Amino acid sequence: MISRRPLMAVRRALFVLALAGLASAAAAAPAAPDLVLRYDSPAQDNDHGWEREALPIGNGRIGAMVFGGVAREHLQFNDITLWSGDDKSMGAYQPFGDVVVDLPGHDTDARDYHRTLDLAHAVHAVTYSHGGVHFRREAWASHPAQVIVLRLTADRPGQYSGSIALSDRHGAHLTAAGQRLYATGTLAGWTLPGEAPTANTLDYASQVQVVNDGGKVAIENGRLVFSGCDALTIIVGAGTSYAADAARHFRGDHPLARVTAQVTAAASRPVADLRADHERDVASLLGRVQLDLGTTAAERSALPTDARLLAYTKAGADPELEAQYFQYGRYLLVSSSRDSLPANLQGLWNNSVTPPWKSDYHTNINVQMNYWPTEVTNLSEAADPFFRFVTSVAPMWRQTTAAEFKGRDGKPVRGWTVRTESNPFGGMGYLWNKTASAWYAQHFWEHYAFTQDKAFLREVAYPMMKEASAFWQDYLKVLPDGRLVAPQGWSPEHGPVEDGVTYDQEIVWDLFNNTAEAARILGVDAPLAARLTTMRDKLAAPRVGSWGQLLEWLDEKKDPVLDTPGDTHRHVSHLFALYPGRQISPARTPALAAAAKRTLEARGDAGTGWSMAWKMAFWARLYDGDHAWRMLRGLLATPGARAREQAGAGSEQLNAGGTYPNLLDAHPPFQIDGNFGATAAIAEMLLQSQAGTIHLLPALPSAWPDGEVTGLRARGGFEVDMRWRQGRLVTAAVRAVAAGGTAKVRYGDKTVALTLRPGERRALDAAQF
Ligand code: FUC
Repeated sequence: MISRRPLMAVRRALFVLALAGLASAAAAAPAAPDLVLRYDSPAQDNDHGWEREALPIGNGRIGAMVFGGVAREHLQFNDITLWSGDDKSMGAYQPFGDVVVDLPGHDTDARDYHRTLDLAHAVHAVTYSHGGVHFRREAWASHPAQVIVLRLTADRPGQYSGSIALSDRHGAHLTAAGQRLYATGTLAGWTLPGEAPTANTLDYASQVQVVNDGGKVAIENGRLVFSGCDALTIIVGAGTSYAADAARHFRGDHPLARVTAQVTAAASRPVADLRADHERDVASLLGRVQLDLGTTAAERSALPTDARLLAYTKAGADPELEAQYFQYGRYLLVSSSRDSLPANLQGLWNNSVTPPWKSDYHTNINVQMNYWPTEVTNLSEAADPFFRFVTSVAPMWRQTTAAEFKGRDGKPVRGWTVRTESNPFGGMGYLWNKTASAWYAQHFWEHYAFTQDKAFLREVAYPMMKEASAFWQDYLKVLPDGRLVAPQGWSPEHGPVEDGVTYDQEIVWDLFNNTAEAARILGVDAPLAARLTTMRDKLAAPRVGSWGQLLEWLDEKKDPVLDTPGDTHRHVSHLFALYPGRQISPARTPALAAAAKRTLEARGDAGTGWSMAWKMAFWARLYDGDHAWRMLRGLLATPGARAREQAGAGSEQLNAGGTYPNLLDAHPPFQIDGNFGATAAIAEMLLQSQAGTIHLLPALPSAWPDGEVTGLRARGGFEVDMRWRQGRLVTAAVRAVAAGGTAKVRYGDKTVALTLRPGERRALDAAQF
C-alpha cells in the first residue's frame, strides 16, 4: 500500500511554491522567525539566577535548569514525580539534585562567551574560548533515551581536566563506582520544615555517568575526576517509584534498576546517535506548527534575549520575539508534559523544598491554563498526562468528596471534586473549588472535539464527564423561582462564599452542555442527555449589571469595591463563559459579550502573569486583536515595568507579572501558566473554532500586518494554514486530519463550507470569501 505521507509532502511543497509565487507579487516574504534564545553571560548560580536566567530543558518527565557557567557548569535537575506529602497532606513538589562540572581555570581569560537555547532542536549550548581553544558544551533532555545528556567538546585535544559531582536534596546515600556516581534514597521520614511526618515512602534514584574521549577518569572523594580529555559525554538519569495507580497507593517498582539501565544504555551509544534521536523526536512534535508574525528590525533581532526583552518592554515592535515566545510555550509544554505527571505550577522545574504554592496542581485556573495550548497548537498528546492524572487520582477524590458533600436528598453526592491545592497522591489543601472537576471535564471534551477520537470519548472522556455531571445533578440547589444554583461557591479568591456564583454557574452550564452533546455523539444515555439539557437551561444564567458589567455574583453587590468599576481584582473568573467556555460570544449573545467587555475594561490590563494571559484570550474572543496584543505586550515585558508605564508614575505597588530574561513567566515569582496561557491566546487571535465555524484571523492585531502560520488545529479534526498580508487573509488551507467531514470556514462575515475526505487538504484564497 502506498503511504499517504509522500503525497501530502508533495501537496505541501506545491502549496509552499504557490505561496512563494504570491509572495513575490506582494511584499517580500518575511524571514523565518528565529527560535534561539541567546545570552552573552552565564546565569548567576543562585536562586535569583535559577528563576530568571538559567534555561530549562526537559523530556516531559525529567529536566534541568542549566546555568552555563564557564568554570562551573551546573544542572539543577528534577523528576516530575518527586513529591513529598501523601493522601492526607499536601507536601510539595521537590527538587531532586544537582550535577556540577568544575573546569578549573576556564574562566581566566574566557572570551566570546555565548549561551543559547535552541527551541527547534531543544538543545542548550555554551561556547567560549579560553587559552586559544574554542570550547563547546551542549545539553539536552532526551525522551527516547530517558536521560539528560551533557556533551563537552573542544577544537584541540586533551583540554578537559576537572571534576563532576552529584548531590541530592533529601539526604540520599551517595556512592561512586567505575565512571558513575549514584544517589539512592527514600522520602520516608523526610518532611518539609515544620510539617508532621507523613506516610510518604517514595523511593528515588539518580546517577551520573561520564564517558571520556581520551584522557583518564578516576574517583576521588566521591567525585569523578577527569584529566587531559578531548571530549566528555555526561549522562544523567533519575527516577522515583511513583506509579499513577491509587490501588497501589501510587507506588510502583523501585527506580534503581530502571535508572541504571537507562544510564547504561545511553552511555553505550554514540553520542551523535543520542543527539539525532532527540532531534527527530522533538521535531516530530514542535515542527508541526510554524509561525511567522512579521520581521523584526535587524538591530533588534541581533540583541541577546535579555537586552531584546528590555527593548521590547520599552518599544514593542518585535514580532519575531513574539513568535519565539509562542514557540517557547510549545517547547515548555513538550518538555514538561509527556507520559508522566502533568505540568505543575513550575512545569517540572523547581529548586526549592518549599516552592511557591507547593509547585502543585492548582485547580482554580493554573493547571487548566497549562493545558490551553495543547490542542490548538497541535500537541494533542501532551494532554495525556493530565488525563491520566485525573483518572488515576479520582478514586481518592471520590472518597474525600463523598465524606464532605451531601446532595439535595441528604445523601452523599455521587462523583467527585477537589480543593484548590492538590498533589498526585490525592492529598489536597486550601478551600474546596467545587467546579474544578467540571472544568477538568472541559479538557476531556475538547480533546475529543479537536481530535474526533471517538474511542477516547467513549472510554475516557464520557465516563469522566458523566461522573462530574452526577455531582452537580445531586448538588445543585433549586431557588424559589425554579432556577438552579451551585450552593455556597466562591468566585476564585474574590468576594463572599454564596449561592449561584457566576463562575460556578458557567462551568456547570459548560459541563451539562458538553456531556449532553457527548452522549448524543456516542448514541448513549438519551434520557440523561435530555435531563442535563433541561437542567442546563434552568441554571441561573449570566446577567448584566447596573453599569453594563457582567455580574460576578447572582445579584449585584452593594459594596464599596465588589461589582464596582473600581474593582481590579486579577481573577476575572466570571468570564469563563467567554474563554475557555462557549456560552458567551459576540455572535450568539451580543449583550453578554458587551458586558464581558465592560467588565474587562474596568478590571484593567495589569495583573499577575496568568491573569494577563487569560485577559489576552478574552480580548481575542471579543475579536479585539489590538487589545489582545496590548495584553501580550504587558505579559511579554520585564515584570512590573510595563504595568507601571501603563498606569503612570506612583503605581509601584501594582502586582504585575511579566517575563524574566529567560522568557519564563513571572506571576511573580516564576509560574509557568502565563507562558502556556499566552501561547494559547496567540493561537486564539489567529484561529477560533468554538462556535461551529473555523474562523480565520478573528483577532489579528495591527501589529502583525504580514504573517503566516501552518499547522494550527481546529475543532472537528482539522488542521489549518494561513497567510496574510497588510492585515488581510491571502490564502488558507484546511486539512481533515482524521475523520473528514464538513468544515465551515469563516473569514470576516462570510463562511464557506468545504467537505473533506479523511486526509484531504483543500486550499482557499481570499477571493472565496
Ligand atoms: C491561584 C491564584 C494565585 C496563584 C496561585 C498559584 O490561587 O489566585 O494568583 O496563581 O493560584
